Amino acid sequence: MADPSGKNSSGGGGKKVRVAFRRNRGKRKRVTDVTQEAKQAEDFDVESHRNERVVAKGDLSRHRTIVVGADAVEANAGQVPGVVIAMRGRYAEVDDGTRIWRCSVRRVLRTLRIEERNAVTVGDRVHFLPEAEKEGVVAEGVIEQVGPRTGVLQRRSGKRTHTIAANIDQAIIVTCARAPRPKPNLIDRYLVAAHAGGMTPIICMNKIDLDDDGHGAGILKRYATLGYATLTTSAVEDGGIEKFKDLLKDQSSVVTGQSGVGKSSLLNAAVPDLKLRVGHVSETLEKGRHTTTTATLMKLPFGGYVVDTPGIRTFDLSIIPREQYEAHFIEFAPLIPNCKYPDCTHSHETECAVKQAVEQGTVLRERYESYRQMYEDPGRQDV
Ligand SMILES: Nc1nc2c(ncn2[C@@H]2O[C@H](COP(=O)(O)OP(=O)(O)OP(=O)(O)O)[C@@H](O)[C@H]2O)c(=O)[nH]1
Ligand SMILES: [Mg+2]
Ligand SMILES: [Zn+2]
Repeated sequence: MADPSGKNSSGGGGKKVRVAFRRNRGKRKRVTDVTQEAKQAEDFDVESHRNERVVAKGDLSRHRTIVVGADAVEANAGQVPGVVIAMRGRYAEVDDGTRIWRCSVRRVLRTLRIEERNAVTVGDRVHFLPEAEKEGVVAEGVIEQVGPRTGVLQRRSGKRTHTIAANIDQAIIVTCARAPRPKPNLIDRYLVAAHAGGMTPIICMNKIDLDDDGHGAGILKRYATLGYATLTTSAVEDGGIEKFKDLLKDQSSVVTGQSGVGKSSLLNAAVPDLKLRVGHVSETLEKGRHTTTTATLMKLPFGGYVVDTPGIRTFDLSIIPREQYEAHFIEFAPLIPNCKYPDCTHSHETECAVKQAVEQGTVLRERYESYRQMYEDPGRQDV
């Protein structure tokens, strides 16, 4: 049987490959020139964005063996392949292409992924064994195997890792101009999580129709200047929806961000047939009410998949070693080799190239403060 973790399996025609993992520390280089990226980002088109993705770290050095290929999981007799589209309590909803099956997860898989909140998650490719109908048995199938994962959105939840979605190409980080006000610290946390999870981040400023003072546009510009793909949208006034659709097309995406920013509204604007439930925002409290309660994977009529997620107020990064955060701040990365101490944390040290850049105004102080905040307190609740 294939190893469900996918690390050592050779079953099912999956190919064993050596893949390069980025080193935590060391010499770093940028993929492209910052100013060139900034120009592209301000007026980015989807094609060039896909060809030239922003990479957080340059050096590739560590290796480990994983299994690639859609059929890396060996299908044993009677097992049916499918994709997990939602988790409902202990059960996974699995789409086999013809219908949705409510499946439980074989205990051995739960034991293997004991450090995870759930052994399987939305986006996982699985093989399940249909169960004969029995009185008192709720599950229609039992998940026997889970395929290897690519891009993941993960955070800490209690003592465990919460994998919100797996096998995702890009994270669309949605924020909005007003109600609720954008929180750049939270955007920075999402960015670190996206880079660490192997996804391409895209930052979307929604409710641009409410941006009368330009505050939202100003924050978005910071990120465009750094080289990130950005876009402005209005789900209620049909602004930027075509571009949003172009971004989603043929990709697997997760839409993430605070509650009430309009994630589900944007998806409804892009695909009216989805008919996702959207909430009300109390203007006075400027807080969303967690209208979406479960992450759900949906197939897009124009190609690709998207996962809508419940809003999260905080993003606990403490599953990522904090020495790695610096590498996910893309404007710090090229400076780090110039810090005097190889293990510089860019806080109390002298002759720190990052701090010097902040003083000179070439690194934004807000971004530096954000880095310091997450380094000091990765699990901070009130970001
Ligand atoms: N003015 C304006 N309101 C919007 C826009 N997009 C969404 N809204 C409103 O914002 C509120 C929240 O939208 P949702 O789509 O439920 O937000 P969400 O991000 O999915 O929230 P959760 O599911 O709780 O995480 C709703 O009342 C929407 O009508 C927009 O572009 N402009
Ligand atoms: Mg929602
Ligand atoms: Zn330094």
